[in-house]
Amino acid sequence: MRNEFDLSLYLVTDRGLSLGRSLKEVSEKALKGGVSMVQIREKEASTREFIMEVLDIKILLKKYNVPLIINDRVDVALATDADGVHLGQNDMPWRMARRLLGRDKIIGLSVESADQIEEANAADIDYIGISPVFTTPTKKELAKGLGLKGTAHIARLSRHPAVAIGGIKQENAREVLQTGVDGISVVSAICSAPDPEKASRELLEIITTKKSS
Ligand code: TZP
Ligand code: MG
Repeated sequence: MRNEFDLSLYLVTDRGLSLGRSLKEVSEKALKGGVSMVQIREKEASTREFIMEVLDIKILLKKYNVPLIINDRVDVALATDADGVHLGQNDMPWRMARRLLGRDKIIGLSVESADQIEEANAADIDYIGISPVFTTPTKKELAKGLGLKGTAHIARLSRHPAVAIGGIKQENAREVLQTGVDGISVVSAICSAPDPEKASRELLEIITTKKSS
């Protein structure tokens, strides 16, 4: 059985943006605040460091029954028996990742423009990440933001559940959710918050209010 997952409030970690706190500390606070999914994204760490960190956080996520997703590194996901991977357009092709990971793991794929949706729809993946909604200093190499209209367009065309990422904060979460995505994904709104638990709770509150309206 493929893992169940809930894209509602999806935390992507960033050590450099965590105000000197450990990923574990930030993740634990975010879990208390209600995040439904966590992706570990490491661009600087050594493979050994990355794996050790994942194993440490894995125990925590198990306790909260929240899926653990690894950014980009299929080898790290396999080594740690994580719940899945998130792939960018320049990462390992999804087909190879599926072959290596098997049917039971979650695979997410970033979609950065409407012309990538056809391929994503044909792919054996579990969700797409619409990226970036807004231009964000967190990931500088990205193209200009898709905006709310561009996000809604891709969400409408997608046959997979979709999570939106890029520049999402408490102030704009509501309008992003109105684009029809299944959830929002954030880095700095939680990692750089003085109180990550409170920030997560505030975002979750916006999501639950939207769902019941
Ligand atoms: N992928 C697309 S935008 C982004 C990633 C990892 C960074 C989002 O960061 P923030 O701080 O939530 O804008
Ligand atoms: Mg990537």
